[in-house]
Amino acid sequence: MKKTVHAACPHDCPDACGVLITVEDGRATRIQGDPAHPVTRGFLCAKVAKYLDRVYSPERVLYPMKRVGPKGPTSHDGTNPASFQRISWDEALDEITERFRKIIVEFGSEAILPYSYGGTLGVLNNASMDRRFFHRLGASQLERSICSTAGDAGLESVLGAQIGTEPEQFRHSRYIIAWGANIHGNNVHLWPFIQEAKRNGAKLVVIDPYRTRTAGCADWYLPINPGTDVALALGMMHVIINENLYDADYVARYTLGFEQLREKVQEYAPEYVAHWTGIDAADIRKLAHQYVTARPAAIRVNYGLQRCQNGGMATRAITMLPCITGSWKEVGGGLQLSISGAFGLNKAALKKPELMHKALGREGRMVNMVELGKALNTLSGPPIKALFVYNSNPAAVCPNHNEVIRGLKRQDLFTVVHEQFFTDTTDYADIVLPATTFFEHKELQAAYGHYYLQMSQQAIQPLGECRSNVDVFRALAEHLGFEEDCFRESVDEMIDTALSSPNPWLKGIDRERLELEGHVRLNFESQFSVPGTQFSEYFLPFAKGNFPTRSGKAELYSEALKAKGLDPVVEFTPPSESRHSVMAKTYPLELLARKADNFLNTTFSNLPAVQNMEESGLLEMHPADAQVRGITEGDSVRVFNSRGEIFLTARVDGKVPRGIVSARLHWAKLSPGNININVLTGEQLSDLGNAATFYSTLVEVEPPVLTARPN
Ligand SMILES: Nc1nc2c(c(=O)[nH]1)N[C@H]1C(S)=C(S)[C@@H](COP(=O)(O)OP(=O)(O)OC[C@H]3O[C@@H](n4cnc5c(=O)[nH]c(N)nc54)[C@H](O)[C@@H]3O)O[C@H]1N2
Ligand SMILES: Nc1nc2c(c(=O)[nH]1)N[C@H]1C(S)=C(S)[C@@H](COP(=O)(O)OP(=O)(O)OC[C@H]3O[C@@H](n4cnc5c(=O)[nH]c(N)nc54)[C@H](O)[C@@H]3O)O[C@H]1N2
Ligand code: SF4
Ligand SMILES: [Mo]
Repeated sequence: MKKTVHAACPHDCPDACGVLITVEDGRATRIQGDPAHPVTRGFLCAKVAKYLDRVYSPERVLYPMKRVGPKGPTSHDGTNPASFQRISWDEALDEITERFRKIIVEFGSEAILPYSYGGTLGVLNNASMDRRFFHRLGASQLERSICSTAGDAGLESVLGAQIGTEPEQFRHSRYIIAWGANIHGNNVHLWPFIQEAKRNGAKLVVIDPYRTRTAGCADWYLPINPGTDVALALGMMHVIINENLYDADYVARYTLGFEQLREKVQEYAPEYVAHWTGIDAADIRKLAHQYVTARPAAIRVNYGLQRCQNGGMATRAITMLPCITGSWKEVGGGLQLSISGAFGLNKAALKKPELMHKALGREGRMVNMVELGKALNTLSGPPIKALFVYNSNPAAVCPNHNEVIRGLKRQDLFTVVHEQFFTDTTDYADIVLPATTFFEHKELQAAYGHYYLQMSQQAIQPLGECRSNVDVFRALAEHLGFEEDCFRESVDEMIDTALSSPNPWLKGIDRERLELEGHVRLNFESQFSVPGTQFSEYFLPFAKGNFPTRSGKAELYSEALKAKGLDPVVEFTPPSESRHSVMAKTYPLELLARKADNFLNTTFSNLPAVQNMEESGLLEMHPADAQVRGITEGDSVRVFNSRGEIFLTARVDGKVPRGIVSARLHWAKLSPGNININVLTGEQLSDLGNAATFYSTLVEVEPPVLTARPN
């Protein structure tokens, strides 16, 4: 009995690959990229290529568990049986509902906080039954801002939506800027299109403080000081506008506020910008000239640069570039950040926020997920008495790790974690529930890096007693006696609900078609492509304006920003933790608390096959910074600031410029002291979108003679 099942990778990655799973006698035996998917093109990233190891790992959580030992890390290998005892699903659901009922009576329903993020981006298992459940319960709401909300707000402030250049068009670009975008590591399916463009003579420019593999492949690599991209984009626009290199016709027809922008850029002469960015004035001019003349020019801006305190304004400023050069008119032009806004699924019907009004008579309290430490320790209003974690590993991914752990250790906090593995967060759970992987449930999959909707079929039966997120919250609703019909919807009914949307680009796409075809391109109307040409298949959302903003134009001037007390055009404010700030006197080094190229945030970091590809526990330094501190390659160094300290192994490898150090994210319990790089990152929020600012962090580093490393 052998079959091949079409699925879609649901991990938090722009590529959302089409996947083919071979199943023999009920067991998955092979995984491969779908050769028919126009962006996946038959290959998977190295980590998901090893997915059978993950699905069938002996360290999977397979049964509901109840805590019997003290809270805290007990094991470095991902298994944690000593602290837990197996229980039945009924016992687990009874315990959870009983504790929730008591908490609601004593503290009110907002004392319960859901905590979820990107474990799966599957449409249903990311946000549907869970939201219905917590809305109906009247729980606190979670502001999901740990990743992208600064950039999304910046992008939307100009364009009105998260839409942009599709990956397939990059093959026609003549000039590509990878701006804060680690393409080889985080978005590898864009790379073949860039290679194709390069073979046709395109130039690749990389703007990144860290010399990534992508930077190593660039025709021109521009290391930039972290948190200064706003200034660079304004400097480029200074040149483009003052030298009349902009597209006057496009600007006049389709943009709003150009004269205010012209005025604003006068403050940002290349010489001034050079001081902040560390990029020569001559290079800033050259970049601006090349960007307008080597056409079509596409910008792949990714989320890296918006993890700075001014990340919203940075994304806003960069997004203005194709709007003033008219590059949106050209196949292979424009810009891509997230393009998820085109899917327009019926999310309101999936999440049912009206249930919250029914429960509370108002909106539930909002808690920012970046501030989990604060929320658990010092929140005013009803205290958080129960935390329900799914799709996330906050004990590793949250900033200000020490404060998060202090909160998670609270004896009076009832914590439920629905997980596939015994992560850093399950170490603090009272109840652990076993979660299916995407092999084990059916899903609808959208994307944030291409325009194909996919059906992800269930390939195998759930392992052990694993349940999907949808099934868990359906069961909890039933246990609490929630009577609304929406809690009884089946997976297929919910997929139909998601697709029942007025979005014209979903026309003709239904469940049956997705089941038959696996992936379906969004149905863009011909007015957006270039009919009758070789490019007729492409989507040019803004070739003729059509910006879904209030004004219908690209907003270089924004009344909405003005109403928030922000600069309505755009403004550069250096981050409060950067080389120019007061704090730099004590902590002079800018830390890039980066992602690992071979893990996905902390997912995969416990799998031996993937660990072999990634060296963990390193602090990358510039030789000059190492030398003045008496540090040499391989030393165990203490990296610290006012929030915490961590011991890492110095790697003096030229990947970072002087003044910057870099380290990577993984499970905390894989390191001595059970900590990771987030002991050093802070809870301060970005300028737009209330987002995390992982890349605006100052630290100091001490050589080994001054300190002893703990065991
Ligand atoms: N292999 C792998 N793939 C992933 C992930 C992963 O962890 N591993 N994570 C997934 C997730 S959740 C996301 S959000 C995406 C994110 O993918 P990206 O948006 O590519 O995000 P980052 O890796 O955070 O940052 C990209 C680059 O920005 C650089 N950078 C940092 N600060 C600045 C700055 O101030 N200016 C500029 N110009 N560049 C800066 C970093 O050095 C980094 O090389 O990737 C997804 N894909
Ligand atoms: N220092 C530093 N910190 C960062 C970042 C950084 O670059 N540097 N990146 C930030 C970013 S961009 C992001 S997006 C966040 C990511 O934060 P998270 O979304 O919390 O990321 P992961 O560490 O991948 O944890 C996801 C967990 O969900 C589980 N999971 C997977 N599928 C399912 C499922 O179907 N059901 C359930 N119940 N669980 C499932 C996985 O096993 C995994 O443990 O981290 C942020 N933290
Ligand atoms: S993590 Fe990204 S690149 Fe890897 S298989 Fe999934 S979608 Fe594709
Ligand atoms: Mo992210």
